[in-house]
Amino acid sequence: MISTVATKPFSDQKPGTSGLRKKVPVFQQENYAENFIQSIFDSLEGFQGKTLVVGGDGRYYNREVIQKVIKMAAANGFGKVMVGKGGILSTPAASHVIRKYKAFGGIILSASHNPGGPTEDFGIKYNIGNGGPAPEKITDAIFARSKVITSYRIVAADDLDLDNIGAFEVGGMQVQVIDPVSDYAELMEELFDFSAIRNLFGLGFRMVFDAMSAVTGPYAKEIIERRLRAPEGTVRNFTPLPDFGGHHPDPNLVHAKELYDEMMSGKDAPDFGAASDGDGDRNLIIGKGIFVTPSDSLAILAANAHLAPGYNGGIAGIARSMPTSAAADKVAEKLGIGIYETPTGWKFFGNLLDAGKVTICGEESAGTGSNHVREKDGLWAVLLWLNILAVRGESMQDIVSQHWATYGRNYYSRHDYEAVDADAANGLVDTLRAKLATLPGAKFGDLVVSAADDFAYHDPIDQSVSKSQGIRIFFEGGSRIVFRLSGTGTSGATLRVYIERYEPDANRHDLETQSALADLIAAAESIAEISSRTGRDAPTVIT
Ligand code: G16
Repeated sequence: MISTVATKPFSDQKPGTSGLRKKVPVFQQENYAENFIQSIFDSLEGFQGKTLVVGGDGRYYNREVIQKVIKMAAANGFGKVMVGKGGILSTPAASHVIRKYKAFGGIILSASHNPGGPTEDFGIKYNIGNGGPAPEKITDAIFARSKVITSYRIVAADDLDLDNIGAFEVGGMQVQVIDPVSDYAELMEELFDFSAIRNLFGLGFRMVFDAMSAVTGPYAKEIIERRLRAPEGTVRNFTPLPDFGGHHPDPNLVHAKELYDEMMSGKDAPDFGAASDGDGDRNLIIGKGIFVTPSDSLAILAANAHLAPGYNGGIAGIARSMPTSAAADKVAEKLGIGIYETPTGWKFFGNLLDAGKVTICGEESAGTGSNHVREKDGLWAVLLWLNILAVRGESMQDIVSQHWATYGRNYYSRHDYEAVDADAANGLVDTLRAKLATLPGAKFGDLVVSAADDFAYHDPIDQSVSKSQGIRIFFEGGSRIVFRLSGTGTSGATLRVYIERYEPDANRHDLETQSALADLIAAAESIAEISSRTGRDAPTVIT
């Protein structure tokens, strides 16, 4: 039986960089999740009788919201829901399932790398039929709808048992509970040379993969240990936990510090270390004695992708988010292919991928992916690295040094000031914006500003324009500082400062990153008055 339940709008359901992310108690308010789910359905057209894919990263409150989505999908007229067993689907696996089964779209429950638990973070996002995050015109429509919604539709039915694979029925709608891993693992076997990687492990190559007690565990166990035959124990923290074991499932140098320390521990360190985040779309790549920044990883993967079977015909183009370093631009230039600079947010790559303009995309925020799905994909990046290592037979250190020698090195770092007062953070950005016109020609130590702007993106495919996507300050000689506020935090505001210097001289490629960027870091402080405005004298996280 379908009920129409009266509700009142919430004013705070504006999707951010990647869907709606809030603390669990916010989502637990009466009708809060239902309002947002109904607002999604009300913003879509033509889904009657079609398939919706549903899954999440297994964090606290995942199962409860999955039951709501299923019952509301039935009441709203979907013909079928496909849901991962246990309510689990990594974000890239969900993208693949949407594409493979030609679903109308999908709802992914995740707050990515943010912590989980009864008082931590939760999130809901909608992905369209190409498997990618909904573009801004849809997220804007969802927000507009959420502000005026007066009722939602739901069927009265028992909760579905999510733990048995098979076909079921809820309120007259079919529900298929699927193995969350198998379709994705098959796709990886098509893209990469599994036998070359198996040989590499057979030669004693040692790898550590930290699944951070998050969703990638079952995928990594199946692919790395079972199909690629890496020794048992290669994949660590592989059981997804609702609170990620109390940690931040964020694969960076702060939250994956144990892995980093092990990789830096000298000659007995493993050859290759990697980690993925809460929902499996981010990656951390570390070689024996060398951390590879996400921006460098994007460039190196793009330069070597042809070594993997899925890309042996070459790549069509590369896209990177604006704050990501220009290392990939050098590769695109050499390959004679297109390079596209988009705002932060994977949704901006969708049009370029669908139009065949680009094959590989990446972001400084530990995301890399390709046209195989429409999300970034942590395990994909790890497997492409393994494929390259297997074919080249060289160490990570050698591969990275040779890359810098060929293309130059883009020293790069991101300084995050997390949970700062939102008014102070907005004031800082507004002040910067107001003084943009006066900055060219200004000197900060030896640095001279050559240009400054507020990045706006003109989508070459659908001609849409996205303004105010980050303040860029360029310096003579090619260095750059970018300031922007994160769109994924759930407490106060997070100021991100992205700092980059290009160094063509191979004799100067071994500097410590923060020292190599010291004058730019000091300039960022003078230009934006970070400490006086935020009350912080140091970043919370440096990556
Ligand atoms: C999301 C988006 C990414 C973005 C990242 C950081 O990733 O999908 O495109 O780069 O957030 O965004 P922000 O700088 O606004 O916090 P994820 O892994 O959190 O879904």
